[in-house]
Amino acid sequence: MLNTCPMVAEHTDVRTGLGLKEIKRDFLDNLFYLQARFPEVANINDFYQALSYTVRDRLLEHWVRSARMFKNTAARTVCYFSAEYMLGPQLGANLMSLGITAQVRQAMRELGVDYDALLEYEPEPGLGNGGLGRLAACFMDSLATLRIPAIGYGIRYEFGIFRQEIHEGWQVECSDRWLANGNPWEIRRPTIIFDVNFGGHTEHYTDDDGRYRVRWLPAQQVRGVAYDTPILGYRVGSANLLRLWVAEAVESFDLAAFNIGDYYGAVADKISSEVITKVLYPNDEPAAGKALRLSQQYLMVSCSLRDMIRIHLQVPGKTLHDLDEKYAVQLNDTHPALAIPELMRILLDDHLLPWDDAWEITTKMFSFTNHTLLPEAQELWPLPLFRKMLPRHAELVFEINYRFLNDVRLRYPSAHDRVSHLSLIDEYGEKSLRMANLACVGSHAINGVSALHTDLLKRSLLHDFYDLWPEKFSNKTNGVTPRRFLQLDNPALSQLITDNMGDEWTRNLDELRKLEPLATDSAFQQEWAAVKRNNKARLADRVRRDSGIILDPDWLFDIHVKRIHEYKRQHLNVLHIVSRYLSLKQGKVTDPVPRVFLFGGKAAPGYHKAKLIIKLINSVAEVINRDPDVNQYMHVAYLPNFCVKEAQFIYPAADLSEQISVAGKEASGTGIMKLAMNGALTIGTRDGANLEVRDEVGKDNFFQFGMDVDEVHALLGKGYHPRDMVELNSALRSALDLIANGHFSGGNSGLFRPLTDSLLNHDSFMVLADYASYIEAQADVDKLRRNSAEWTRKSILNTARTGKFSSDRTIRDYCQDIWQVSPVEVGI
Ligand code: 26Q
Repeated sequence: MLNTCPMVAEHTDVRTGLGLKEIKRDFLDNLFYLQARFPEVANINDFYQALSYTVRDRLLEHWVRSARMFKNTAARTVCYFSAEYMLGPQLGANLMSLGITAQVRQAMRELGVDYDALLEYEPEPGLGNGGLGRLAACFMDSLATLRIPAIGYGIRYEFGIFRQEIHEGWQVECSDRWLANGNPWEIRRPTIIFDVNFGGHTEHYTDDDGRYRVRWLPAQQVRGVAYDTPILGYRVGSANLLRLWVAEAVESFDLAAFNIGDYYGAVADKISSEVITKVLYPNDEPAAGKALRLSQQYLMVSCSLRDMIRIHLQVPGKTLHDLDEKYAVQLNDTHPALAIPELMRILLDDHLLPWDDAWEITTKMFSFTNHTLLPEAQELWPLPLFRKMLPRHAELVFEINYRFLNDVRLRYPSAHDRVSHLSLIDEYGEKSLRMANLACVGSHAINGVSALHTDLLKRSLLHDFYDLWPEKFSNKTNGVTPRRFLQLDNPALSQLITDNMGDEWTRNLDELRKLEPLATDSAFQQEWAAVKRNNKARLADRVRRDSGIILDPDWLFDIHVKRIHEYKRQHLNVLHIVSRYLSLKQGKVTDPVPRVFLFGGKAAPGYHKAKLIIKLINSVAEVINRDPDVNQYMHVAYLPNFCVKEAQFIYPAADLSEQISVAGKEASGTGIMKLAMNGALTIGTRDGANLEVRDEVGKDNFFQFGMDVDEVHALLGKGYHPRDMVELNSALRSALDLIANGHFSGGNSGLFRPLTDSLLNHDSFMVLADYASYIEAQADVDKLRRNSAEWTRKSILNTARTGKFSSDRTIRDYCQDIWQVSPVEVGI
């Protein structure tokens, strides 16, 4: 009906038209009406905002149409619950999905606006720590592209992951003010609000109809307000919704307090409410004692579930009994697992469903993904804290546990140990709630994120649950979106691929296999190598601009980018670098292959050893880069503030991808996939998804080294003595001695001792045990590099064989095996 109104139709043209004229007109309109600027005085932020709104105008149409479609369809909707989303910059990605990058570039050129400068200017929403948050963003991209109705629910942190600066080799954390200049991609929904209870106590009573009831009398209420961001599918004319919650005060001023003159007391409540979604927690902090983190989680799940119920009940004839038919909820790790008792509370207390009905709906709706085996990373909430903040949920968790353990005892009448392992409550020391156990009990499906990880979950962390419910377990190997990580980040390689085989690969990554015959074509090899060289030059320019280090794009680019963690073993890489340095210094190498060692990644602010590893890398870099005996053959550089935006210059420039975690610790790893797609060869252990990448690309096209999981366990079983490794290997001893004795720290032999001592005395991540094998694999890298045609052939094959690692495949697997959902046609 709206379209028949002539005024609206005319208006719509400027705001939705894809021609140059309409884009330019809308851009100038937005500059004027939204920024109140004319071009002569506009600054880069004005231009960025105006352009983003111009793009948003064009995507809203898709978004609103999809929303209407999803509302009217009976199709099941996926709700992805995640405390983290690492979306990355939106402008370029949205233009690519709409297919209007060329027009927009041209329009900007004609208006004299530097489009690339706007891309560079755009801040990114870094609402995550690393892999888990980025996976959620890749999944949102694939869900939209596959036309699966989906809502991503999460938290809109005012401060995302900190910005990393490097000062004198040390990491310095700066606050991430990503919202400071406004966020054109989100829409605040002041009417989509939920008041969330905290604290207080419960009362059990019998109501007028003689029913047993529980009411929760909270001590505090906080309001969750929805902020929506559209997630466009790639060239499908539809979009999904990312709905993030912000905490606000229920009343901005506590009037009672105000009236008795306590003005500051009144404002304090506003502040204590709003603090809840202020900042993303780093992933090193033990959950225990972090009341704020618990309130973040509860705010998110309570608002999200109540929002889903609100949407569901809008459809005439729908009741809560069909809730699980309408929605499949995926819990991204245990962070949103409070959703299980919260849904029970809503169904039992607010809607008076019987326990068994409520429990059936709950378990049919939820499924759970585990992302880590590390014992220290399992979420545990101390019961006193939990009970104080969520008294009703504490009762429900006990009831769930009571019923669950009764079933367990019936099945295993005399297995006391088993019962205590399965219990939702950890009774050792301070009693605490085991979130992973809660997630397993409340879900009908449980998955790991790589074949090896799922296998290890079954064998160790969740063994007792696997024994109980083998049918609940499955593997869903992670994937990454090729739209961002190949097409957007590496336009030159994408163009080369498309020129040779068309662009079907952008929708179906398995099509890349068609590159295989070209791998031995020497003309194609040359073009491939030229693209790689240009990408390396592009990265080298940024490094020179940021740190003054000059890199030669003809050298091998060896890249190690990911969060800094001992299990990921950046220090193993350093030991190789130091050994190489020593060999060169001692004149032992006759024909060195020149190499650039690049590192990037953030260390959790409280993780001192990880921060010391950053300092070590920078200290080694300083000595090597200025030593004329070696600096014609090797350089080392730290790329500060590794994030989705920086990554776009890094992945396409990699020759070699370092994936060297100790076997059994990296659940999956997704960086390996992004790098291999961009034609990097991997040097990697038999850990996480590395094994699957090796199997896909072929073991001849992959540098594998180190112990496998069984060897790691065997060595631990017989007693691992890291000093034995040093006894056996003089190169290793020399490298460690050089670091320990202050060669890289201006003679300060104390600086790196915490690292070298921990390697020599414990070496919990078996760095020294894998050293010799790593050095051998690195020698193989050098050997292959001397044959550049062979290297390029393998590089092409790596890209060609990464089809499996598209997150489209992962999402299809979830749809089929767990969510039971199928695509809904919206139509362009
Ligand atoms: C927990 C409690 C309190 C505060 C923070 C946290 C917290 C936050 C984030 C714990 C863990 C995380 C993130 C974990 C993560 O990113 N895991 C990675 O997930 C990837 C996607 O599945 C895998 O590829 C990686 O192997 C895994 O390390």
